[in-house]
Amino acid sequence: MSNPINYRFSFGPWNISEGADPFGPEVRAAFPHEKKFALYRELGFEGVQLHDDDVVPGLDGLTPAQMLAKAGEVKRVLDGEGLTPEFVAPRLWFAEQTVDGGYTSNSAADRAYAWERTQKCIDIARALGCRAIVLWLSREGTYIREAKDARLAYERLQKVVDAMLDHDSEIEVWIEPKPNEPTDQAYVPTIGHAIALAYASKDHRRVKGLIESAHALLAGLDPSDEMAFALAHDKLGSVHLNDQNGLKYDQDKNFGGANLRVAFNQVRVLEEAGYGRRGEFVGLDVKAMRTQRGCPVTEHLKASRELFLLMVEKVRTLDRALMEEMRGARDYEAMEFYLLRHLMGVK
Ligand code: XUL
Ligand code: MN
Repeated sequence: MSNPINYRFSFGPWNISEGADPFGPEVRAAFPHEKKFALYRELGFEGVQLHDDDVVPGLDGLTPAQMLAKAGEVKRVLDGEGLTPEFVAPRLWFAEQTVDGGYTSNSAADRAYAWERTQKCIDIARALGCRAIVLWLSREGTYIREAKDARLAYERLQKVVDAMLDHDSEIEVWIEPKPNEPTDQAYVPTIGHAIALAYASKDHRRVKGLIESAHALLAGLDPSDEMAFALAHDKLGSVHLNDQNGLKYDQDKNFGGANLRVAFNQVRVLEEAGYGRRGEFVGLDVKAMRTQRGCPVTEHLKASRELFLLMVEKVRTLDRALMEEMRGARDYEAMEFYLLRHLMGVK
């Protein structure tokens, strides 16, 4: 057997948050990004996931030189902390120009803004020495089907992916599917949609997916199968592990917090495919409960990372011979009860 994978973990600074939700304001004091970066290593994380404006706040109002100078400063901070920037994502859901989406907006001016912002995001990533751009296509969808021409929207998304590949010949584009929220229906709801965009692009080797557990669950799909699909195409750029208690708002609960067996299967699929051997990060996208006191609140990150490692142990101690025997005998009743006992630590 080859050496066990030594998993590397990542999260984004937005995962240490002030606790605002659509019904109420912040409940914890703001904690500056630089101070967050100083916490990563002691929490067991070495990768940082970033939005473009996590790196360069207020970038819409800056000149390219000012933008790159700020990115250079952040690179020095990350280097100093021994951290790797895993990806940069354009935040295309906050500006006035993205109220109805960016790339798929009906307004040519809004689409031009989205493309300019995307180029800036790629340039920031390059200045950080990072090659992955995540596209969470937040508002690329509709509230009512008739609002946009969906076929044209797909063509526009395809063109943007190609234009990104052209803008920088080294970057990779990782599409993070999500079926809804903030829109009613998003144009790229599943990893299948993302991978279709990849294969239809001008260089499919540079277009992959990032799978978030909660997003797959919101689509009514099993995250481990979504991951397996991407892995079968060698197109799993990264993951956002978390959990989701049924079909409601995007909860970003702690990994395993709602369903341990679903968490186990994600870890099993990743481990069995050798995910991480080429340096891929185990990313978490978890939100602390609004009720949690203190600042900074990091328990949810520690717990999710630790749960992942506990599940790795569960995967590694699975009785493979017994599993094969039960598969051969098609005795899935026995298999299910064995798995439940294994998860509960009962012999
Ligand atoms: C939104 C979401 C984002 C992306 C990064 O649901 O998951 O945090 O992961 O933009
Ligand atoms: Mn996410």
